[in-house]
Formats: sequence, C-alpha cells, structure tokens
Amino acid sequence: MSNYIEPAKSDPEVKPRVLVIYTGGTIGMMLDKDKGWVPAPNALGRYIFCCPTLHDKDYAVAEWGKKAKDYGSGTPFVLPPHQGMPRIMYDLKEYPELLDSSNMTCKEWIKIAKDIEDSYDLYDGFVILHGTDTMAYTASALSFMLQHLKKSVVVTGAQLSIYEPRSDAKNNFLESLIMAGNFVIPEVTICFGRKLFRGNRSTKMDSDGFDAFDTPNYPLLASLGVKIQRHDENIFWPTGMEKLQVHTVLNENVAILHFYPGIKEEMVRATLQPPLEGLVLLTYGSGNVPSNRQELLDEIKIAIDRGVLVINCTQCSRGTVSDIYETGKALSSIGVIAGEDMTPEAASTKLSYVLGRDDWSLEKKKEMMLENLRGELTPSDSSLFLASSTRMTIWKALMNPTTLNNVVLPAMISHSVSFSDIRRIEELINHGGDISAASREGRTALHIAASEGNNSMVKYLLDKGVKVDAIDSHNQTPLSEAVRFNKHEIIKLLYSKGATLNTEDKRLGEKLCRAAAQNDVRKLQSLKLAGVNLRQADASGRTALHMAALNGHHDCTKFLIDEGCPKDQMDNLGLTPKDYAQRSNSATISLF
Ligand code: ASN
Repeated sequence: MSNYIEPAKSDPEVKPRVLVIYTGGTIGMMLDKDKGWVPAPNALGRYIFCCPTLHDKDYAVAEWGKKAKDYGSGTPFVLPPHQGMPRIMYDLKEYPELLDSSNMTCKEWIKIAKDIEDSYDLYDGFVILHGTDTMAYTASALSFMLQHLKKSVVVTGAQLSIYEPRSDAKNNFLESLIMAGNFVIPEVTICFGRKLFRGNRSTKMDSDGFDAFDTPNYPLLASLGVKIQRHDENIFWPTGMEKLQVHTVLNENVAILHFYPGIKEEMVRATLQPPLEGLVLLTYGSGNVPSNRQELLDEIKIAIDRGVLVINCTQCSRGTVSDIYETGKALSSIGVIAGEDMTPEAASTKLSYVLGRDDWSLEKKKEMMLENLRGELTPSDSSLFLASSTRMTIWKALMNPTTLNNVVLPAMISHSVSFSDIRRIEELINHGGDISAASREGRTALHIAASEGNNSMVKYLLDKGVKVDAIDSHNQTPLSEAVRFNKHEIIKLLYSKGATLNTEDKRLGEKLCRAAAQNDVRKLQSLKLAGVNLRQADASGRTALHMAALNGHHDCTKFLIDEGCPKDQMDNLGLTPKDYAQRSNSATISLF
C-alpha cells in the first residue's frame, strides 16, 4: 500500500536547505577527443546557474539582491516552485578531483561520510552526485557508515551527461533535490529513473538504459509519478533518539569470489590468502557450491579457522540463500555465514564496516553480519525483526511533540536512570528531554533512582536541579520512596535538599507505630533521617514507644528511649509507654 505524503515542511516560508556533494560521474562529464568521456571540473555550477528548471535566478535576485545576478557570488541555488511544496535552497560542493566512479575506493566513501557529518546540522538533506558504475557500492557503504541517520541522503547520477540534449541528468538531479529537501526519508537512497530505492538493496542492472537501477529483493521507497508517493511501510524508520554517528574506519581486506563450474582449487586458495579478512562468496541458486569438491571446502575452512569472515550470497539477482540442499549445507557446516538476501554490494561493504569495528569481538562481528543493521537484509527469522510498519508507527510517535515530551522522553529518561546511563540521559536532555518530567503515574526519574537506591544517580539528578518534591499518583515523593526501601544515604541526600514526605502528622504517627509494632528499627531510623519527629503520636495518641513497650520489643524500645522519646507521654486513654510495658508483662519494663 502506498499513500501520498505531504511535504516534510508544509510552511512555504520555511525553505529546506540541501547540500549537494558532487563527486564526479557521467552526470557532469564532457567528451575529450583522446580520452573519451571524462569529468569536467568547474562547469556544473555554471550550468545549473543558467538552467531555469534548476535555479530560479529572479527569485534569488529578489531574495539576495544584485549580487545574485552573477555566478559565484556565494548565494545558494534555489529551485523554482514545484507542486506547492516549499522551494529548496541548495549549495554545491564540488570535489577537487572529480572521478569516474570506477576509480573510487573506500577513501572517497570516507570523505563523503565526513562531509555529511561536518554539515549535518546545517542542512535538511543531502544529495550525492556520483557515477553510476559503483553507485550501489557507495550507497551501501554510506548506509553502514552513517548510523542513526535522521535525514535524507540521496545518491544520484546519470547515464548521459547533463550537457547532452537527451540526458536523464537534469531530471534525476531535480527529483533527488526534491526527495532530499521536501521529504524525510532517514536512509541512504538512490534516486534514479523516477524511482527512489534503498541504497543498500540496489544494484546497477542496465549499463545503458535510463532505468539503470533496481532493488530486486526490496520494494521501492518512493515512486515519482505525477504525484510523489512515498511508501512509508517500506522505509527503515529509526526507533531511537541517538545522534548521527559516523563510522569512518573501513577494512579494505575484503573480496568477492564468484563461483563457476569447475573453478580451480588454486584460484580459490589464492583469493583466500592473507591479508584477506572478509569474503563474499557468490554461489549458485539458493547458496549452493559443489559438495563433491572437498578440496574447495577445505580451503574455505582453513580461512575461516584463521578468522576470515566468509559470507554466502547468491549469484541470482533475486532471492535468498538457505541450506535446503546438501550443496548449501556444505558451506554452513564449515562456518560460512548466510548472507540472506543481501546484494554483493551490500555484503562486501557491510563486511568492510563490520571488520572495521575494532570495538567488536570476532563473535560479535559474525553476529552483526547476520543482523539487519540498516535494512540491507531480510533475516531468516523475520519474527525477530521489528516490522517496518511498527518502526513507522514508533517514528511518527517520536515526531509528535506531545507524545515525545509526555511519553517517549520521560520513559527513555526513566529507562536510562535504571541503567545508570548518564551519557544517554545527557543526550536526551540535549534533545529537549525534561529531567523532571513525570510518567502518567506521576513518577519521575528521581522517584526511580530513590526507590532503586541508586546513590550516584540521585546525586547526579540533584546536581542537575531536578524537582525534589514531585508527588506520584500513590502520593509518594522521592523521599517517601527512599524511606519505603530504607535507603539511608539517599534519605540524607534528599532531606538535605529540602525534600519532604508529603504526609500529614497523624499518618506519620501511624507509620511510626506500625514500625515499632514490627520491631523495625531500620524503618524508624529511616523516618528519623527523613525529618520525622519520633514522638509523633497517631490518632489515638499512642507513640512508637507505646507500641514497642506494648509488644515487648526490647531493641526498638531501647532505640526510642535512647532517641529521647518521653516515657511518660500519655495517649488518649491517659496511659504512658511505661504503663504499657507494665501491662504487657514483658522484660522491656527494665528499660523504664
Ligand atoms: N563510468 C561512469 C561512472 O560511473 C558511468 C556513469 O556515471 N553513468 O562514473
């Protein structure tokens, strides 16, 4: 099911800003009579400036004055109005060395990722202009490198240069700007031929058609017809509030080995030699290799034992691997990891990313290869996977300010308090989380920390200036929680900051009497530390000392007498604690 989605920002006064990073590719190439098609530096910006469908010069002059009449004045490009959506303003960052994408390596992926990180807060979305040949690799790599992405990163290019009359460039570029500026799609995508694809599911299918890309194992994220339809249910919505984290360490010791009938043992052995650390095996059909070629399996096993991660992906462009055949089981039984329905582009770049995570053990790296990190694979046990529609619901809730402030942030803060995760709490506060916010039951972070006896967290919250006297729906304050669980250090801390129990005196008298009747000296100490007067009587005029004496509790009676509780305070019947001790005929009389 797909539905038309309103532009991300419906206020036409708010102009989304997009950063266009131009890395090279046919999109900006010119024909050199000796070399063939090569990237042409310092030409694209000038071309855009003079192209009315890509830059509205009149609007720019009205907005920024005369200087916007000339190219290179530093004013941004601005798209003409389109279908009632807010106009997009964009800047072009051309790389000093424009590349045919066949010349690109991990180095360029890292540069792009760093540039996105550096300007992440300044722009609403990003467009990467790129050659088509290795576009699917770059989009896949970026998807892993940009963790917790919350903005659209759209990679595009063209099959014919923008300077050619029949080119697809203008359209791909224009639509990518619209997708990046007017829509929130928090993924690395490829926009090509009026379709928006998930980057790490895409592959170049056609070397000369304008419909060059597809995601054979995954539906479209958006269709760009007369109306733009964003397919929400297909988007990999984030479920957390974490800030963008950019991973720029990639392991280059990765290779792809395409099996073919009769492949020589020597070829396989040569590929598997150090420095190889990760290998994508492209196997037949649903992940099969010849099970009657033990020598090949032995070579692979030797590499796995050396610590090489070997991933099984199918040579078919559609479908997944499984071990239903003897020929497939041969691989899983020696420790080859199922690549599920990943493309070779996704599997190889994921390997680079996972192997680059020095904070992960080898075991964790293996686990992560099976995990769906950025929507790149369909786990074989999909029931463990949070459905995209669930992610979408959560994402929408996160984006609703009322739910965010009243439900999500307080819940996340409480959760982080329980796990003493101060870094996360700081992050939530930076995102507008109110550290004194209460749950629907009125419980605050301080209630939780106090009841759990988490001294350092209580200290931290108090230092942050948290509200000390919040009352929950059971009439409990953080101090009464600390008393309930006899957390003496916390009681002292809270009391010193002016926290109260919010309990009327007679009720306090009842609490004291109950504690004394149960010989609960620790509770009496808690109440005392919380500022309660141990002489406080209940509604019948009896004090804790009356109850301790009546029940013959030696320790409790002694504690109360040592605390200076009067032995002769009369209850409503005119009886003193000493009278109670005498009448109960207990040994406590010796204390009076
Ligand atoms: N060779 C070009 C590149 O990948 C192909 C293209 O962009 N259409 O840079």
